[in-house]
Amino acid sequence: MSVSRRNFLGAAGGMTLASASAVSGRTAFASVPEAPIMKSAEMQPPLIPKTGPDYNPVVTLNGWTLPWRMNGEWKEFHLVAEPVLREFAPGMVGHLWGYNGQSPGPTIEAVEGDKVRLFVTNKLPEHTTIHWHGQLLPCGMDGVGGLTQPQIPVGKTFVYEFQLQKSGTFMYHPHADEMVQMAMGMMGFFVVHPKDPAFRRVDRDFVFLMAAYDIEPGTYVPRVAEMTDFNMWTWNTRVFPGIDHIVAAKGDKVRIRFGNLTMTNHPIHMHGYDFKVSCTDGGWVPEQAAWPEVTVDCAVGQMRAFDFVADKPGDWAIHCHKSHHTMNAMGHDVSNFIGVDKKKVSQKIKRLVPGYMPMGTAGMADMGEMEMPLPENTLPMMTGWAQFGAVEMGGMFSVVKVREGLAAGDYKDPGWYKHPEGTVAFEWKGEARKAERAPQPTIDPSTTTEVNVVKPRPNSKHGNH
Ligand SMILES: [Cu+2]
Repeated sequence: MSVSRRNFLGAAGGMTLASASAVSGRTAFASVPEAPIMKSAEMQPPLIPKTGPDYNPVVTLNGWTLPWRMNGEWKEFHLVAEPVLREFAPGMVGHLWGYNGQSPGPTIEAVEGDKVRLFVTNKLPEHTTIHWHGQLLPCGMDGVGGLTQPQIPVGKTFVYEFQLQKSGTFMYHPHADEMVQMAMGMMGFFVVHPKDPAFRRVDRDFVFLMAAYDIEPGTYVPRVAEMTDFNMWTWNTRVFPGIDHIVAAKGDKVRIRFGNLTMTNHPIHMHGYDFKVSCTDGGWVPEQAAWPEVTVDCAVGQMRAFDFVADKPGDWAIHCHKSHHTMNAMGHDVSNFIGVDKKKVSQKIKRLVPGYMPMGTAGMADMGEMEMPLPENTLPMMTGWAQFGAVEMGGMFSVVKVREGLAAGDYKDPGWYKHPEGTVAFEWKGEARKAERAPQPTIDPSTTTEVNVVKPRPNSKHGNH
């Protein structure tokens, strides 16, 4: 695992945690564990436990799991809240806030019954806290600034201690200046594995958090005073084609878990399979109570995990079903010019907006392939290529790649699916059938409606929900 070690212990040099003793006498005189840092947005190999009950570790798309240390009967983790640089996809980085070098922060994995001690160091320019979403814990460990604890001041380290009451799917995020801190990328996954290694066990277990940002084309820092008008729809702060593929061997039991920390819901749709929701942030769904789905909606502040047996090889799309969430920035302010003579309109607009490019009169598909000039640090609205051409997607889109004969624990991209002969949609080369068609609208240039073009007022963006 390519985790570079932050020289934190060196800097702290045998420091005793006087401030922590105010939270819990048990940690007085204990040293602070290392806070590993991750510089890469590449998916890191799962962290296989060396002690304690056996479990199948999760894989965090474009992410990693936080290493821990045992201290007596306590499992100790160290999160550092800090400004980070996160690549959304090759060609675009965001100046965000996160934990231990990345946004989202590292995934925390532990086992039902574990006593966990989580050190949180605040290297942000303002105070923060961490709330452990979904965990059953003493009220004073719940991380709501002002309500259950004092805020963690800039430069200070706080300690959270609790015993994990149940296995399941959880997350962590600040409960301090929330609108700003979450809009800046502060969040992480928290998986608690069952004590019984056989309970609801799967062969591959993938996790991601949904986060939305408003990063104007040509800029690097999200606008945070924002309630609805986000333009980057991400899984683990990545957009297609930058999101890792979900790779499974034929026959594997697969689980995909996600949580929603955006300000709107996301209907997550997977092709090629039906599946059942096995777990929410409230706990496991009894097997007899689950019904089949192909799309599962994940509301704001919810988490869902679904399971399926990967018995059908292929490259299967998985994406949010809100179509503007599978687009990157600039997708939202495009007008519909289907069936309109755009030449005249374009000329008018270009006088006001140099370099303006309207959506095509036949649709928008040409924008997937188009090499259009973009501001710096800006991704095309839709992009990405596969074996048959441009995929015309962005945002919340990835591919579930099911292949025969992959070794257990092999998450490498196996390339594009080799379709068996005669199983791909094909062009009809025979005689065209002459049938009566519905009356077709035609564009007569002499009667095209004149469109009035006015300069927009500053900041008069229309919402995109
Ligand atoms: Cu969505």
